Parts: sequence; C-alpha cells; structure tokens
Amino acid sequence: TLTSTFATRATMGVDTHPLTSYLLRLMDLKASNLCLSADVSNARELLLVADKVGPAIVVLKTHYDLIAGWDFHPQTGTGAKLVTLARKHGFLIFEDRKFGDIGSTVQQQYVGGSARVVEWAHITNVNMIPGPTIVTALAEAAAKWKERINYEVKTSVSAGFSYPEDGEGTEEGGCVNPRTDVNTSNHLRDADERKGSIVSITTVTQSFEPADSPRLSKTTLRDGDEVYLGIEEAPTDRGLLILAQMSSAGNLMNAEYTNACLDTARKNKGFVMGFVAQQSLNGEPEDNFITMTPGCQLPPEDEPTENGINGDGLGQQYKTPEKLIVGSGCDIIIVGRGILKADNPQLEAERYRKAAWKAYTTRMN
Ligand code: 5IU
Repeated sequence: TLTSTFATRATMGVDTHPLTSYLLRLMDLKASNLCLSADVSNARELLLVADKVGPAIVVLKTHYDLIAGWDFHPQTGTGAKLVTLARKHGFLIFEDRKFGDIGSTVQQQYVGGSARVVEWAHITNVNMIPGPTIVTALAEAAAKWKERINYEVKTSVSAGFSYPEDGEGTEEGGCVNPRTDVNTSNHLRDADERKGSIVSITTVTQSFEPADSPRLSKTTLRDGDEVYLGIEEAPTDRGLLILAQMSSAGNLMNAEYTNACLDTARKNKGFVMGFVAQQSLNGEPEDNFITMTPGCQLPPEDEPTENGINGDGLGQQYKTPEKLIVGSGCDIIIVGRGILKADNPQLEAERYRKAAWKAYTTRMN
C-alpha cells in the first residue's frame, strides 16, 4: 500500500472498512492527509476552530475530557454540533479516548455515560494492554449502535414545509434522521404547532453505500461556498484505531507489543481501520490499514531548518511530515499545537495540508 494512491486504496479489496474507504476518498477529494488535534480549552473555541480549519482537514481529533463546557445534549450539544461541521466540511471525528479496560466496561464507556462517544465520533481508539477482547467488545457495541441508527434512518422522514406567513414558500427537510438532525426536528415541531403547514412527509429508505453517491464531485471543491457540495454522507459505520506505537519518549510499546496490535487488527478488519503509530505496519499485500501519526511539526516558515522542532519539554518528540509520510509510510499526520499556537491557525493548517500532501505525492513518485 505504500506506493498505492489513496484513491486506489479506497476501492481495494472487499476487506477494506467502509469508513476507511470513505476517508480515503475524502483525502483524494480534498487533497488532504491532515488531522487536526483540537486540544483547545473550551467548547466554543473547539467549534470555532473546527469550522475554520475544516476545509483543510480530513479528520478532527478530540479529547472531549479536556474541553471545558462540553455540552452533552444528544441533539444540540458539542458532539452534535461537531457532526454538523463534519458533514459541512467533510471530515471524520476521531475521539482519542484510548479505551483501556475490560470488555464490559469499555462497552459502557463507549455508548453510555454523559459523553456517549459512539453517537458523535466516527472513530475512536484503544490501548491494547487489556488484550484482544477490548477490540471485539467495542466492535459489538458499535455494531449494535449501527443497527439501531440504521433502523432510525430507514424510518426517518423527508418533509416539505410551507410557511406562507414567512413568505418562504416550501422548505425541504431533506433526507435526514430526525433524532439527530436538529433542524428537522425543530421544523417538525414548529410545523406541528402551526397545524397543517406540513405539505408532505415521505418515509425515506436511505442507503448509505458511499460508492453509490452521485454527490461526490471534484469540481465543486474549494470554490468559495460551494466547497461543501461535493461531499458525500459518511457511512454509519464506526471505526477503531489501535494504538500501536507512541511518539513520547521512553514509551513502553516495543516491537512485540506492536506486532500483537497488528495481529488483532488483521483479525478484526470489520471494525479496525488502522493504527495510531509512528510508521506504516502494512506488511502483507492485503493489509490496507490507515496509519495516523501524532508527534508532527513543521519548522517555522521564517526559519526553515532540517529537523524542525524537536519536542515540547514534556516528552513529546516531533518529526516533519516529510519524514513521517515519505520516510515511514504514514498516511495522515496529526498536528495539534503546530497549528493551534500559530497566529492564524487557518492559514497554518493550510500550510500543513500542503506539506503533508506534497510528501504523499513524493511517496507516490
Ligand atoms: N498523541 C501524541 N502521541 C502519541 C499518541 C497521541 O502526541 O503517541 I497515541 C496525541 C496527544 C495530543 C496530540 O492530543 O496527539 C499531539 O498534539 P501536539 O501536536 O500538540 O503535540
């Protein structure tokens, strides 16, 4: 897979996870292999930066537990708002939760509690310390959730609304899930209160086969406000990344540990999309795992040095996109402070996007 394009890998084999295929198409479409690690202090800032940086990234990585004022409301909370932004800009949400307990506990932590990670995060990750059942347990929980949500999607409505007093004519509700789509549930309630203003409600059976989507189109991208129109709906599948290698100094993940991660991933391709690792672990021709890599910074624009910035004084070790993508076969770089601490994070994200994409095209040649 090191020399295959993202577009080719999107259609590779029957084994490729639907969300991986979607992500690879998104990468190709947006010319981006950049993930923002959105470690900001509060929810308002998080939503602001997600909206600003959204066009440049394909994944937004969160740690919901370091965000002050995270709103847990299922329909109007921070997670739901992130989902709306993800749909608008075309990126996946990755909650860097690093689950690390016995199967039964992680299932509850994944679907329950206040945060209900499964509802808004397309991707999450695990520490493999508890053994392979951490993966199968989360896979089971994700499958149950998908079954439920797909049932709800199937019974969702597409509604036309007529508000003559507003002079707005008919408003199309579109094909949505009323449980998760705030606008539509508001419209429905609103229309209901005004009695008789709903002009049509049709039950929709929506297929989420991403390959069938006619909406994927390159021409509408990066064209002012048109930027969002080319982006297809993400599948309702949930995906997992296994933490196989860390960027921090003195971490305990040795080669044997990393190999055990690879082994579990190969046995659970229906759920495992890939790894958070410092290098590609794809060894067999049929391996099509995504490698997402933190510990990445570019040297400052005004003083380009060979090695960039080395660390943060707290154990973090940085490498350049070039080194990670060309040298180590990583697919997506994860950048936090390199972007967030810049004077203009939006422009800086664009600089990282370009650098990472250039490294990818170098790898392809
Ligand atoms: N992160 C790492 N290294 C790792 C793993 C996760 O840095 O090996 I696993 C997380 C921590 C932080 C982000 O959320 O990735 C990196 O942020 P900075 O780019 O600001 O260092």
